[in-house]
Amino acid sequence: MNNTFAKDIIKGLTAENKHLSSKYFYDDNGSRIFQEIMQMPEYYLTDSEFEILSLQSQQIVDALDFNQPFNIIELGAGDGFKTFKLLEHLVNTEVEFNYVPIDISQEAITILTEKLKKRLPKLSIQPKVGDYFEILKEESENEIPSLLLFLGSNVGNYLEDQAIDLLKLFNQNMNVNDKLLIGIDLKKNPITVHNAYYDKLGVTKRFNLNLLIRINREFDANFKIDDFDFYCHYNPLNGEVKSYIVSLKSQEVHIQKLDTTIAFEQNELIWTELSKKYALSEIEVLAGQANFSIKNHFLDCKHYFTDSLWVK
Ligand code: AVJ
Repeated sequence: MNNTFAKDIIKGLTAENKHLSSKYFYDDNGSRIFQEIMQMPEYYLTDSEFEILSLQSQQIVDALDFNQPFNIIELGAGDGFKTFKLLEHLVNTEVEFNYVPIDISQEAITILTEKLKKRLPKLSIQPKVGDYFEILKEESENEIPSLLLFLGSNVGNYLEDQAIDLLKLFNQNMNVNDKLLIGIDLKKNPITVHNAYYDKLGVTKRFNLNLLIRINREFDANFKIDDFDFYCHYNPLNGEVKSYIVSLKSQEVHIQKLDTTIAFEQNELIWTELSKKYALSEIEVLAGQANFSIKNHFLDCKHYFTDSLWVK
Protein backbone atom coordinates (compact mmCIF):
# COMPACT_ATOMS: atom_id res chain seq x y z
CA MET A 1 0.00 0.00 0.00
CA ASN A 2 1.15 3.51 -0.78
CA ASN A 3 1.68 5.16 2.59
CA THR A 4 1.76 8.84 1.77
CA PHE A 5 -1.34 8.46 -0.36
CA ALA A 6 -3.10 6.63 2.51
CA LYS A 7 -2.11 9.33 5.00
CA ASP A 8 -3.16 12.11 2.65
CA ILE A 9 -6.56 10.49 2.09
CA ILE A 10 -7.23 10.26 5.82
CA LYS A 11 -5.92 13.72 6.52
CA GLY A 12 -7.79 15.27 3.60
CA LEU A 13 -11.15 13.58 4.08
CA THR A 14 -11.32 14.09 7.84
CA ALA A 15 -10.43 17.78 7.64
CA GLU A 16 -13.00 20.49 8.34
CA ASN A 17 -12.80 21.45 4.67
CA LYS A 18 -12.22 18.21 2.78
CA HIS A 19 -9.40 18.11 0.24
CA LEU A 20 -7.41 15.65 -1.87
CA SER A 21 -4.31 16.63 -3.87
CA SER A 22 -4.41 16.73 -7.67
CA LYS A 23 -1.03 14.98 -7.67
CA TYR A 24 -3.01 11.77 -7.14
CA PHE A 25 -4.98 12.29 -10.38
CA TYR A 26 -2.23 10.67 -12.43
CA ASP A 27 -2.64 6.91 -12.20
CA ASP A 28 -2.63 5.18 -15.60
CA ASN A 29 -6.31 6.06 -16.22
CA GLY A 30 -5.85 9.62 -15.00
CA SER A 31 -2.82 10.09 -17.24
CA ARG A 32 -4.91 8.91 -20.19
CA ILE A 33 -7.74 11.30 -19.32
CA PHE A 34 -5.19 14.12 -19.06
CA GLN A 35 -4.09 13.29 -22.63
CA GLU A 36 -7.74 13.75 -23.65
CA ILE A 37 -7.85 17.09 -21.84
CA MET A 38 -4.77 18.27 -23.73
CA GLN A 39 -6.57 17.50 -26.99
CA MET A 40 -9.74 19.45 -26.14
CA PRO A 41 -10.12 22.68 -28.13
CA GLU A 42 -11.02 24.51 -24.89
CA TYR A 43 -7.76 23.51 -23.19
CA TYR A 44 -5.70 26.26 -24.83
CA LEU A 45 -2.63 25.74 -22.59
CA THR A 46 -1.18 22.88 -24.63
CA ASP A 47 -1.73 24.61 -27.98
CA SER A 48 -0.18 27.83 -26.73
CA GLU A 49 2.94 26.18 -25.36
CA PHE A 50 3.21 24.02 -28.47
CA GLU A 51 3.13 27.19 -30.57
CA ILE A 52 5.88 28.82 -28.50
CA LEU A 53 8.19 25.83 -28.75
CA SER A 54 7.41 25.34 -32.45
CA LEU A 55 8.01 28.92 -33.55
CA GLN A 56 10.56 30.27 -31.06
CA SER A 57 13.01 27.42 -30.49
CA GLN A 58 15.85 29.35 -32.14
CA GLN A 59 15.18 32.45 -30.02
CA ILE A 60 15.23 30.26 -26.92
CA VAL A 61 18.56 28.66 -27.94
CA ASP A 62 20.06 32.08 -28.64
CA ALA A 63 19.00 33.33 -25.21
CA LEU A 64 20.63 30.33 -23.49
CA ASP A 65 24.04 31.60 -24.51
CA PHE A 66 25.73 28.25 -23.84
CA ASN A 67 28.94 28.13 -25.87
CA GLN A 68 29.48 24.44 -25.20
CA PRO A 69 27.49 21.18 -25.08
CA PHE A 70 24.76 21.20 -22.44
CA ASN A 71 22.10 19.07 -20.78
CA ILE A 72 18.37 19.64 -21.05
CA ILE A 73 16.80 18.26 -17.89
CA GLU A 74 13.03 18.05 -18.03
CA LEU A 75 11.15 17.79 -14.72
CA GLY A 76 7.94 15.81 -15.16
CA ALA A 77 8.50 15.05 -18.83
CA GLY A 78 5.21 13.14 -19.24
CA ASP A 79 4.54 12.33 -22.88
CA GLY A 80 7.00 15.01 -24.05
CA PHE A 81 4.68 16.15 -26.81
CA LYS A 82 5.51 19.87 -26.58
CA THR A 83 9.18 19.38 -25.87
CA PHE A 84 9.51 17.39 -29.07
CA LYS A 85 9.47 20.59 -31.13
CA LEU A 86 12.38 22.07 -29.20
CA LEU A 87 14.38 18.85 -29.33
CA GLU A 88 13.71 18.44 -33.06
CA HIS A 89 14.91 21.95 -33.76
CA LEU A 90 18.11 21.44 -31.78
CA VAL A 91 18.88 18.13 -33.47
CA ASN A 92 18.19 19.57 -36.93
CA THR A 93 20.47 22.54 -36.33
CA GLU A 94 23.19 20.21 -34.98
CA VAL A 95 23.37 21.74 -31.53
CA GLU A 96 25.30 19.48 -29.15
CA PHE A 97 23.17 18.52 -26.17
CA ASN A 98 21.97 15.62 -24.07
CA TYR A 99 18.29 15.23 -23.11
CA VAL A 100 17.52 14.00 -19.57
CA PRO A 101 13.76 13.52 -19.12
CA ILE A 102 12.72 12.83 -15.52
CA ASP A 103 9.35 11.45 -14.47
CA ILE A 104 8.02 9.47 -11.54
CA SER A 105 6.17 7.18 -13.95
CA GLN A 106 8.34 4.40 -15.40
CA GLU A 107 5.63 3.78 -17.99
CA ALA A 108 5.65 7.40 -19.19
CA ILE A 109 9.45 7.42 -19.45
CA THR A 110 9.58 4.15 -21.40
CA ILE A 111 6.97 5.33 -23.92
CA LEU A 112 8.64 8.72 -24.31
CA THR A 113 12.09 7.18 -24.83
CA GLU A 114 10.91 4.73 -27.46
CA LYS A 115 9.02 7.42 -29.34
CA LEU A 116 12.01 9.78 -29.33
CA LYS A 117 14.47 7.10 -30.43
CA LYS A 118 12.23 6.39 -33.41
CA ARG A 119 11.47 9.97 -34.37
CA LEU A 120 14.85 11.56 -33.54
CA PRO A 121 17.45 8.80 -33.94
CA LYS A 122 20.33 11.27 -33.55
CA LEU A 123 19.10 12.53 -30.17
CA SER A 124 21.30 11.74 -27.18
CA ILE A 125 18.86 10.77 -24.41
CA GLN A 126 19.41 9.65 -20.82
CA PRO A 127 16.00 9.05 -19.22
CA LYS A 128 15.66 8.92 -15.42
CA VAL A 129 12.85 7.67 -13.22
CA GLY A 130 12.53 9.10 -9.75
CA ASP A 131 12.57 12.10 -7.48
CA TYR A 132 13.35 15.48 -9.13
CA PHE A 133 15.74 16.68 -6.49
CA GLU A 134 17.90 13.63 -6.12
CA ILE A 135 18.44 13.58 -9.85
CA LEU A 136 18.96 17.35 -10.00
CA LYS A 137 21.59 17.11 -7.30
CA GLU A 138 23.45 14.37 -9.19
CA GLU A 139 23.30 16.41 -12.39
CA SER A 140 24.54 19.61 -10.75
CA GLU A 141 27.73 17.76 -9.80
CA ASN A 142 28.89 17.52 -13.40
CA GLU A 143 30.63 20.33 -15.29
CA ILE A 144 28.21 20.59 -18.18
CA PRO A 145 25.75 23.51 -18.03
CA SER A 146 22.06 22.63 -17.79
CA LEU A 147 18.77 23.97 -19.01
CA LEU A 148 15.99 22.87 -16.67
CA LEU A 149 12.54 22.55 -18.19
CA PHE A 150 9.45 22.83 -15.99
CA LEU A 151 6.72 23.17 -18.59
CA GLY A 152 2.96 22.92 -18.90
CA SER A 153 2.10 25.36 -16.09
CA ASN A 154 2.65 22.62 -13.54
CA VAL A 155 3.79 25.38 -11.17
CA GLY A 156 0.13 26.54 -11.14
CA ASN A 157 -0.79 23.54 -8.99
CA TYR A 158 1.11 25.00 -6.04
CA LEU A 159 -0.06 27.64 -3.59
CA GLU A 160 2.20 30.66 -3.88
CA ASP A 161 4.35 29.89 -0.82
CA GLN A 162 4.79 26.26 -1.87
CA ALA A 163 5.65 27.37 -5.39
CA ILE A 164 8.36 29.65 -3.98
CA ASP A 165 9.78 26.80 -1.86
CA LEU A 166 9.86 24.49 -4.88
CA LEU A 167 11.50 27.08 -7.10
CA LYS A 168 14.07 27.85 -4.39
CA LEU A 169 14.95 24.17 -4.31
CA PHE A 170 15.45 24.22 -8.07
CA ASN A 171 17.62 27.29 -7.59
CA GLN A 172 19.76 25.66 -4.90
CA ASN A 173 20.41 22.68 -7.14
CA MET A 174 21.48 24.80 -10.10
CA ASN A 175 25.00 26.01 -10.97
CA VAL A 176 25.65 29.69 -11.80
CA ASN A 177 25.28 29.28 -15.56
CA ASP A 178 22.31 26.91 -15.50
CA LYS A 179 18.96 28.22 -16.65
CA LEU A 180 15.31 27.39 -16.06
CA LEU A 181 12.63 27.50 -18.75
CA ILE A 182 9.32 27.54 -16.92
CA GLY A 183 5.86 27.37 -18.55
CA ILE A 184 3.24 29.53 -16.85
CA ASP A 185 -0.39 30.12 -17.80
CA LEU A 186 -1.27 33.82 -17.89
CA LYS A 187 -4.32 35.71 -16.66
CA LYS A 188 -6.66 36.36 -19.57
CA ASN A 189 -10.34 36.74 -20.38
CA PRO A 190 -11.96 34.84 -17.51
CA ILE A 191 -14.42 33.13 -19.86
CA THR A 192 -11.52 31.53 -21.76
CA VAL A 193 -10.03 30.20 -18.52
CA HIS A 194 -13.41 29.03 -17.22
CA ASN A 195 -14.15 27.06 -20.41
CA ALA A 196 -10.77 25.30 -20.31
CA TYR A 197 -11.62 23.74 -16.94
CA TYR A 198 -15.44 23.52 -17.14
CA ASP A 199 -15.55 21.74 -20.48
CA LYS A 200 -18.92 20.87 -22.00
CA LEU A 201 -18.19 17.18 -22.59
CA GLY A 202 -17.22 16.64 -18.97
CA VAL A 203 -13.71 15.34 -19.57
CA THR A 204 -12.38 17.37 -16.63
CA LYS A 205 -15.22 16.02 -14.51
CA ARG A 206 -14.12 12.46 -15.38
CA PHE A 207 -10.52 13.47 -14.58
CA ASN A 208 -11.59 14.52 -11.07
CA LEU A 209 -13.98 11.65 -10.38
CA ASN A 210 -11.30 9.19 -11.47
CA LEU A 211 -9.63 10.00 -8.15
CA LEU A 212 -12.59 8.39 -6.33
CA ILE A 213 -12.43 5.37 -8.68
CA ARG A 214 -8.74 5.11 -7.84
CA ILE A 215 -9.45 5.16 -4.10
CA ASN A 216 -12.16 2.51 -4.58
CA ARG A 217 -9.66 0.28 -6.35
CA GLU A 218 -6.55 0.85 -4.24
CA PHE A 219 -8.20 1.08 -0.81
CA ASP A 220 -11.37 -0.99 -1.23
CA ALA A 221 -13.61 2.02 -0.78
CA ASN A 222 -17.22 2.23 -1.90
CA PHE A 223 -17.59 5.70 -3.40
CA LYS A 224 -20.68 5.66 -5.64
CA ILE A 225 -19.39 7.77 -8.48
CA ASP A 226 -22.87 8.81 -9.68
CA ASP A 227 -23.54 10.38 -6.30
CA PHE A 228 -20.72 12.86 -6.85
CA ASP A 229 -20.34 15.71 -9.31
CA PHE A 230 -17.70 18.23 -10.31
CA TYR A 231 -17.57 21.99 -9.87
CA CYS A 232 -14.88 24.50 -10.64
CA HIS A 233 -14.52 28.20 -10.25
CA TYR A 234 -12.14 30.81 -11.65
CA ASN A 235 -11.48 33.93 -9.61
CA PRO A 236 -9.96 36.41 -12.06
CA LEU A 237 -8.86 38.69 -9.20
CA ASN A 238 -6.33 36.25 -7.76
CA GLY A 239 -5.94 34.02 -10.84
CA GLU A 240 -7.04 30.88 -9.03
CA VAL A 241 -9.00 28.09 -10.69
CA LYS A 242 -10.21 25.83 -7.90
CA SER A 243 -11.71 22.44 -8.68
CA TYR A 244 -13.98 20.43 -6.43
CA ILE A 245 -15.83 17.13 -6.17
CA VAL A 246 -19.39 17.69 -4.86
CA SER A 247 -21.34 15.15 -2.83
CA LEU A 248 -24.84 15.13 -4.34
CA LYS A 249 -26.44 13.72 -1.21
CA SER A 250 -25.92 13.08 2.43
CA GLN A 251 -23.99 9.81 2.41
CA GLU A 252 -21.34 7.68 4.08
CA VAL A 253 -18.38 6.12 2.32
CA HIS A 254 -16.41 3.28 3.82
CA ILE A 255 -12.73 2.92 2.99
CA GLN A 256 -12.02 -0.64 3.99
CA LYS A 257 -8.22 -0.76 3.78
CA LEU A 258 -7.97 2.42 5.82
CA ASP A 259 -10.55 1.23 8.31
CA THR A 260 -12.36 4.56 8.02
CA THR A 261 -15.85 5.80 7.30
CA ILE A 262 -16.31 9.28 5.88
CA ALA A 263 -19.59 11.17 6.19
CA PHE A 264 -20.62 13.68 3.54
CA GLU A 265 -23.34 16.25 3.84
CA GLN A 266 -25.40 17.05 0.80
CA ASN A 267 -23.41 19.50 -1.37
CA GLU A 268 -20.28 19.11 0.68
CA LEU A 269 -17.09 19.70 -1.31
CA ILE A 270 -13.73 18.00 -1.66
CA TRP A 271 -11.23 20.54 -2.97
CA THR A 272 -9.04 18.73 -5.51
CA GLU A 273 -6.98 21.18 -7.50
CA LEU A 274 -5.53 24.65 -7.80
CA SER A 275 -4.53 25.83 -11.27
CA LYS A 276 -3.13 29.30 -10.71
CA LYS A 277 -2.80 31.92 -13.45
CA TYR A 278 -0.28 34.75 -13.20
CA ALA A 279 0.14 38.21 -14.69
CA LEU A 280 3.60 38.90 -16.13
CA SER A 281 4.24 41.38 -13.31
CA GLU A 282 3.41 38.67 -10.75
CA ILE A 283 5.85 36.30 -12.45
CA GLU A 284 8.60 38.89 -11.92
CA VAL A 285 7.81 38.90 -8.20
CA LEU A 286 7.65 35.09 -8.02
CA ALA A 287 11.03 34.76 -9.73
CA GLY A 288 12.58 37.33 -7.39
CA GLN A 289 11.28 35.59 -4.29
CA ALA A 290 12.94 32.36 -5.45
CA ASN A 291 16.24 34.22 -6.11
CA PHE A 292 15.94 34.14 -9.90
CA SER A 293 15.85 36.94 -12.41
CA ILE A 294 14.00 36.76 -15.69
CA LYS A 295 16.01 36.86 -18.89
CA ASN A 296 13.15 36.53 -21.42
CA HIS A 297 9.44 35.83 -21.71
CA PHE A 298 8.51 33.81 -24.79
CA LEU A 299 4.79 34.31 -25.41
CA ASP A 300 2.37 32.72 -27.87
CA CYS A 301 0.66 35.03 -30.35
CA LYS A 302 -2.53 35.29 -28.26
CA HIS A 303 -0.51 36.10 -25.13
CA TYR A 304 -2.24 33.28 -23.26
CA PHE A 305 0.91 31.56 -21.99
CA THR A 306 4.59 32.20 -21.34
CA ASP A 307 7.68 30.04 -21.39
CA SER A 308 9.97 32.24 -19.32
CA LEU A 309 13.74 31.88 -19.13
CA TRP A 310 15.03 32.38 -15.61
CA VAL A 311 18.66 32.77 -14.53
CA LYS A 312 20.31 32.72 -11.12
C1 AVJ B 1 -1.13 19.68 -15.78
C2 AVJ B 1 -1.42 20.83 -13.75
C3 AVJ B 1 -1.02 22.06 -15.73
O1 AVJ B 1 -3.80 22.64 -13.92
O2 AVJ B 1 -4.11 23.05 -16.02
C4 AVJ B 1 -6.06 20.18 -16.57
C5 AVJ B 1 -4.02 19.85 -14.99
N1 AVJ B 1 -6.47 20.04 -14.47
N2 AVJ B 1 -7.39 20.30 -16.40
C6 AVJ B 1 -3.75 22.32 -15.11
C7 AVJ B 1 -5.47 20.02 -15.35
C8 AVJ B 1 -7.64 20.20 -15.13
C9 AVJ B 1 -3.17 20.96 -15.50
N3 AVJ B 1 -1.70 20.88 -15.16
